[in-house]
Amino acid sequence: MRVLVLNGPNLNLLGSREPEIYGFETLADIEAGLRAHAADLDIEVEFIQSNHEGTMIDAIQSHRDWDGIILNPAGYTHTSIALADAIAGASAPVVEVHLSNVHKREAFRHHSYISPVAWGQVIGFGYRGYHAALDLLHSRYSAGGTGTSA
Ligand code: CA2
Repeated sequence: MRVLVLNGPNLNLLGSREPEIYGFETLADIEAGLRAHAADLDIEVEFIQSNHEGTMIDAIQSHRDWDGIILNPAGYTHTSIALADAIAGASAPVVEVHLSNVHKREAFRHHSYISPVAWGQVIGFGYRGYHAALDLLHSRYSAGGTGTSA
């Protein structure tokens, strides 16, 4: 089983500011924890972080037939039709992850262009959301590639 973990703009700065919103973990900390979890489940993981929409679209396209994508689109969540189109063209189930509970925050963070094309969302549980997403993709894969919804 192969899973891409794709993080969007500014998430390379995690741990440096606003820990009350995003937690104290750096992206490298999150990656290390998730790699250990993935190894336990015998999952191959690849991590990509980009501050560029086109690079993220290229990453989704080149992993479109993988067994899952864990995606934190960061600010592009609320703006990017192009990212949503790339996901719609992928067979990989996408779990949209947000560290913070976007629904408790500014109104502009309440809408996601990604959620209609994602398999599901994990929102507001900090770095643990990535682990939950990995478990959910693993269950889906073990069940033969289907989840509770299409
Ligand atoms: O809660 C999340 O995971 C978000 O995707 C994070 C995005 C935000 O635009 C979304 O609405 C929700 C922002 C990521 C920026 O992260 C930083 C962390 C530390 C310092 C600077 C930026």
